[in-house]
Amino acid sequence: MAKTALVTGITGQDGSYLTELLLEKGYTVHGLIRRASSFNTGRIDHLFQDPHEHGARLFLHYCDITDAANLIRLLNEIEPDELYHLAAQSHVRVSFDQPVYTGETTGLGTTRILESLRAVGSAAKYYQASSSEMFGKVLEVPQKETTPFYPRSPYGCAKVYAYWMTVNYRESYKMYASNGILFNHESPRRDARFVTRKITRAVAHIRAGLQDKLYLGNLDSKRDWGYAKDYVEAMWLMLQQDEPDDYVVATGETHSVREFLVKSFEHVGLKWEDYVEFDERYMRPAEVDLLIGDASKAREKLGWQPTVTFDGLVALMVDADIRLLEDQQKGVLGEVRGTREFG
Ligand code: NAP
Ligand code: F7E
Repeated sequence: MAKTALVTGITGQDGSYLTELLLEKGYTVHGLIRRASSFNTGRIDHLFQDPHEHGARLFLHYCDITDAANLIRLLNEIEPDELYHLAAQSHVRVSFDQPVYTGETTGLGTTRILESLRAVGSAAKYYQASSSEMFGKVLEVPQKETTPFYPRSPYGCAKVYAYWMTVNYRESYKMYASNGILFNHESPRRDARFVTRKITRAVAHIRAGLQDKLYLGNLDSKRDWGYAKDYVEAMWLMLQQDEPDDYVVATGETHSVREFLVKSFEHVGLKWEDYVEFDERYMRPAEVDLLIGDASKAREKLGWQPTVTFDGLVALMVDADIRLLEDQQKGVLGEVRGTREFG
């Protein structure tokens, strides 16, 4: 029988790719969205365009993860087979400005969902969006499932709490609850306040003569960057196993922000030094200097592997931003955005 999935954070980068994957696999998908003062479903609007295909199996519900009563009511109504909990205040820099709110959503949001599942007696398999930010000031290189955590931000601390609550509910209540410890993953759908998309979007605008300068913070930090579409497949694979477990998902390569910058500008034949300036505002009170993951367990047990290289990711994102800008200049996007009324 076709399965039903519930996705929190469906309007985000990962939520949109995961929803596409689940719909392609024949799932009925329910997504939680929060009320915003303007449309926030831009990443999933296209899925409603064919109402007889994917659109007929996709349903959206208003629910903030700070609202436990709403969560319990929806779990009773939807009765999901699988629950992918992706909703979070996910920006590390912002978490220093909003540490309490980040704890409420990214940390306690997870407990609210786990406790709601327990309250309704749900047997849904649960996926927790854990993060390489938990490794922070790394105690081992490369980082794997057994590497101790040392978070360096309110976001990292909240994710460590959520990680352990997931393990605790698994052990205490025999719930099927798995942590995906995902390293940075990017795409053309990445919000432009994260460094990769900030760079590729700027490259497209500078190339078109619409922007003079790009202001950035620390260029020396190194990240293990993969492609988001590959990573949502790992999420799904984790919930298809007989037993719940925790998995690192990463490419096994690390590159500095500066390398991402150089490659992005080179891709369109420009020199980054002519455009990039330092801005103190983008520095963090504490930085994560180096992340590089060892995804051997995911490769062996899940049969998962990344398909996009670092160079491929840069090219894919810069090209997509160039196309997006050209479409915006032709006015094409205005017709798509905001066509789906909701509420
Ligand atoms: P994202 O693009 O920032 O999406 C976050 C989602 O959470 C959005 O749908 C957002 O809704 C929703 N959300 C935020 N606060 C909420 C609240 N209070 N109630 C309900 N929904 C709320 O993040 P992402 O990159 O897709 O990442 C997905 C998850 O994986 C997050 O938990 C993130 O922390 C984690 N993660 C990400 C990475 C990465 O590299 N991308 C790596 C490891 C872990 P709006 O659209 O309304 O803002
Ligand atoms: O920063 C440096 C910054 O914000 C990467 C989230 O998805 O991945 C993400 O967190 C690096 C940092 O991502 C700017 O200091 C320089 O060293 O793109 P980011 P992040 O902090 O690694 C993890 C795995 C998550 O779980 C998170 O949810 O880039 N950097 N200049 C800058 N970063 C930003 N945002 N903006 C700059 O101007």
